[in-house]
Amino acid sequence: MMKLTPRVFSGMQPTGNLHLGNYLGAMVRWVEMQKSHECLYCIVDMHAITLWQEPAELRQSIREVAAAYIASGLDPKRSIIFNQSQVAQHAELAWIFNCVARLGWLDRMTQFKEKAGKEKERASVGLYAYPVLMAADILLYRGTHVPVGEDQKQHLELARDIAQKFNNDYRDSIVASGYADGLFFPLPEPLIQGPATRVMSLRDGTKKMSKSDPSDLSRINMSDDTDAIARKIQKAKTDPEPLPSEEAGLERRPEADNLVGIYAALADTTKEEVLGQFGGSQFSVFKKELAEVAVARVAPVNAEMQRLLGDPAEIDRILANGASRARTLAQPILTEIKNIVGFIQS
Ligand code: AQP
Repeated sequence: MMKLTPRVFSGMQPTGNLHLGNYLGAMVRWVEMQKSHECLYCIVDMHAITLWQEPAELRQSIREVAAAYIASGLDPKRSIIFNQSQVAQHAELAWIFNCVARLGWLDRMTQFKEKAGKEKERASVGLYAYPVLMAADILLYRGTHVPVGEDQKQHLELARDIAQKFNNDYRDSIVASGYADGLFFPLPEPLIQGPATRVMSLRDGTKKMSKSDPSDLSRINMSDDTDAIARKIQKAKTDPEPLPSEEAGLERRPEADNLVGIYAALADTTKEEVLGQFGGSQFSVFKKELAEVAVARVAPVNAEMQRLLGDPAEIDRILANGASRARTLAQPILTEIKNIVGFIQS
C-alpha cells in the first residue's frame, strides 16, 4: 500500500496581474507551508484558457506569475513550481474525473454562474468543467492540503465529493490493488485562514478584489509602484464614520471591514489589534498608515519580480525543472488510477 504523505497543492491563474487578494488570501500561507510540507505550486494555464486569452499575453502572464511566486518567497529548490500544461497527466486525470463527477454537482457551482453571466449558452465547456480539472490538479498528487482564499471553498468541496465517489465506485478494484481500506484518494482539506481570506474590491466592499474587475482602482496589483498604491488607497471607498474601537463595530460597514482586514494581514496582526490602535481615527489618518504598510510589503516583492523578469530564460528553466519533478510524482499515481479503472497499459 502506498503511504499517504501530507502534500500541499495550490495554484493561480495567469490571467493578469496578481493582486493583494491573491497575495494575502493564498500566497502568504503558501510561503509559510513550504517550511513544513512537501508543496506543489502550479500556474494553472489550462484553467486560464477557459476564458479566451491572447496567446502572447498568456505567455507573458505565465512568466509573471512564476516571478511573483518566487519574489513572494516560494523557493523553487524546496517547492515544486511549474505550469500545468507541461504536465499532461492533469488533463488525463481530468477526463477520468469528468466521468465520475455528476452534472448536478457542477450545476451548483456559483463561480461558473458569476463568470458565465447571462451568456451561459455561449460559455466554454471548459469553464463549466473547470472544478473537475481543479480536482484532478490536487488529486493527481494525492494532495491532502489546499491553501486557498474563501472563494475556492465550493470547488474544494466538489474535489472532496469526486475523491469520495471515485473511492466508492471503484472500491473493489482499489482493494484488489492493495488498498485494504478501499481509500485510494484522500479527501483534500481546504486551508482558509487568516484575516484576509476574502479581500474585497477597494471600490465596492461587497465585491471580491479580482484580476478581471474592469476598474484598476478596485485592486492593488503586486506590480503597482508606491504612487499607485498610495493613490488607490486614498481613493478607496469608505463611509463617513470614524473607525470603531471593536470588531463588532465593523458589522454592516464592508469597506471599513475590508481596509482593517487588509491592514491586519499586511502587518501580521489581528483586526482587534488594528482597531485598538486606530479606533476613533478618521479614514484620512488610517489610510495614510495603511498605504505605508502596503508599500513596505509590496515594493520589495515588485522589485524582485522585475529583476527576475529580466531573465525570462531562467524562469523557463525553473518551470521546466518543476514540471519534470511534478511528472515524476504524478506518473506512478496516474498509472495506478488507470489500473484501478480497468485500462490496459503496456
Ligand atoms: N479577493 C481575494 N481575496 C482572497 N483570496 C483571493 N484569491 C483570489 N482573489 C482573492 C485567491 O487567490 C488564489 C488564486 O486565484 P485564481 O488566480 O485562481 O483565480 P480567482 O480566484 O478567480 O482570482 P481572481 O483575481 O478573481 O481572477 P479572475 O478575475 O481572473 O477570476 C486562490 O486561492 C483564490 O482563492
